[in-house]
Amino acid sequence: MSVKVITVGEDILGANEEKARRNQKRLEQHNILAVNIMSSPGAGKTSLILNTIRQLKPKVRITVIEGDVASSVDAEKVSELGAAVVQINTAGGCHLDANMVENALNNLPLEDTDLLLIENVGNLICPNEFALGEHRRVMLASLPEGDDKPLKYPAMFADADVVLINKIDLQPYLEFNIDSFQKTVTGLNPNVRIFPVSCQTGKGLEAWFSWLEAAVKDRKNQ
Ligand SMILES: Nc1nc2c(ncn2[C@@H]2O[C@H](COP(=O)(O)OP(=O)(O)OP(=O)(O)O)[C@@H](O)[C@H]2O)c(=O)[nH]1
Ligand SMILES: [Mg+2]
Repeated sequence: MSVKVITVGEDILGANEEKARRNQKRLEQHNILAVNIMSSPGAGKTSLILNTIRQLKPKVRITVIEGDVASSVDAEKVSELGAAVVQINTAGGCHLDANMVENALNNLPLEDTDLLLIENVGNLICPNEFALGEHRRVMLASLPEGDDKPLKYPAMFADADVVLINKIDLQPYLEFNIDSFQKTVTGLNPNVRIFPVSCQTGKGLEAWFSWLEAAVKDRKNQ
């Protein structure tokens, strides 16, 4: 008798891709650009989102999905700035998936949104394997993590549209070689844009804001 083998990983990823395509279509019906922001815990995803809301708020209507294993700490910070936000708690899950994002979209004002920023769960192993319906992927690295992370977790950097190197204000205290980091990342991903920034001092963030605004405009013109 033949034995039926179900490869669980492929099955889950296939179903997720399908749902992600549906999320993306829905976002496009509202002319929304969705950006999936990924990094290790504490690299500065929420700090980047808060800076982005403060800077672009007058021009771009920003809505946020916050992904964390537990708590609503990040969503509360976003909400204080007046942006619509939904917090997803994954209850142990180490990444967001398209199903979770679909639920969040049901609870967000899509008619009043130009840009959806999705903060993924802090993790360098698997978030990039799960499409959410996003149009752009942003990977955030930070100086205290060390410049070898693209060598150790290449998949997270290989399909990012933008890599931000955050916490450059800490350069005097840390041995982080920005040139060799950039070389490794472009070796993995030749077309990636790389922006060294500090979410604390604001240095370098102009380049990020410009890139993001241009991407929002592109979406509107499609
Ligand atoms: N020195 C310095 N600290 C920063 C910078 N950006 C963020 N931080 C600090 O780093 C810590 C973590 O920042 P968050 O923005 O919460 O990081 P996160 O990636 O959202 O963290 P999780 O949601 O827990 O994964 C906070 O204490 C921030 O104030 C920076 O550019 N320079
Ligand atoms: Mg956060």
